[in-house]
Amino acid sequence: PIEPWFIGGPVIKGFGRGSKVLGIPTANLPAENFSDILSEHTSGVYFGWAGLSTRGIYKMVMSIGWNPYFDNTEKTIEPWLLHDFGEDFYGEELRLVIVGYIRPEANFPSLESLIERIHEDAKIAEKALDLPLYARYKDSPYLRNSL
Ligand code: FMN
Repeated sequence: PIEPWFIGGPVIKGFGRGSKVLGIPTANLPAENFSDILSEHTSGVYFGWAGLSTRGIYKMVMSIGWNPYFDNTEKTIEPWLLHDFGEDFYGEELRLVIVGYIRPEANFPSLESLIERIHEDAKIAEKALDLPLYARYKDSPYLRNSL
C-alpha cells in the first residue's frame, strides 16, 4: 500500500487521442502545476477516487508519465473516471485521492494491446476500490470540498 496523495484542478484537454482513438476518455490535469508532488511519485498507473464538482465521486484509474506508446515529450496526468458521463466537462474542478499503484508505464507492440492493458487496469482498480482499505477514502473531505 502507498501513502495516499491528493491533487486537484480544472480538467484540461489532453492530446485528443483519448476518447477518439482509444475509447478511453481521460479527464486530464495540468501536470505543470504538480511538478513537486509528481517528482515524489514514480511514473505509472495508479487508482483512487475522483470528486467532480456538481456531479459526484467516482472510481478512477490514472496514468502518470510520458505515455511511451505515443512518445510524449511532456509528462501528463490522465485520470480515467470509471463512469459514463456522456459529455465532456473541461474546466470543471476535479479532485483526486490516489490510494494505490498498479504498474509502471510500458510500451506496447500495438494500440490494441495498449487498450487491452488499460481495460485490465480498470478492472483491477474497480475491484481494489471495493476493499475496505481503499473504499474508505471515498469519504475524504478533500474530494467533497468542491461539491
Ligand atoms: N500509455 C502508454 O504509452 N503506456 C501505458 O502503459 C499507459 N497506461 C495507461 C493506463 C491508464 C489507466 C490510462 C488511462 C492511460 C494509459 N496510457 C498509457 C496513456 C494513454 O496512452 C493515453 O491516455 C492516451 O494517449 C490518450 O491521451 P490523450 O487523451 O492526451 O490524447
